[in-house]
Amino acid sequence: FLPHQIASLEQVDQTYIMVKPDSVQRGLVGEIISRFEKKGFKLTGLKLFQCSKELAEEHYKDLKGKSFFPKLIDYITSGPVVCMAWEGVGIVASARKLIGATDPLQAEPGTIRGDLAVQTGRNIVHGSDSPENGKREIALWFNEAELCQWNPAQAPWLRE
Ligand code: IDP
Ligand code: MG
Repeated sequence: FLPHQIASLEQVDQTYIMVKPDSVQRGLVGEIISRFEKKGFKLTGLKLFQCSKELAEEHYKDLKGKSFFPKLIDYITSGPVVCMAWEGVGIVASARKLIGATDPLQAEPGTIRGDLAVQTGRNIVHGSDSPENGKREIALWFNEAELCQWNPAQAPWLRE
């Protein structure tokens, strides 16, 4: 085996990352994209998008019974979001660590929420919580034609 062939045998997962409307309004889009880009993950889909109430409700369907659900849907549909599909080995758990705890006051410094947000209801970014949900959410927010399969030139410098 050549080193790049060994790496290719590892499980590559996908995660759906979304810059929420508050971070678009606050001018944090570049900052948030940059955290994932600098880490070394591969971007496979990216768009600015105004989502419908129906799509927001489908995305957050597991939270339907919660008291904050109506406010959550208002928040997510209050302005454009930036939808992103990212790919990498171990990406789902790693992206959740980069994002930090749901409550930004509990999120560690160095994380996106820990550095840039103060309240759960304005916690600026979404990340899928499992590889299954990563696939589900990417399929929900993107058409097949909006996703790019490509080989970043830096790949051999990121993984041996
Ligand atoms: P996560 O985004 O860290 O995965 P979840 O528990 O999946 O957190 O909740 C989804 C989103 O719902 C949160 O990111 C936040 O925007 C919102 N949310 C969760 N809990 C509360 C709450 O107690 N009050 C207001 N909004 C909440
Ligand atoms: Mg969640």
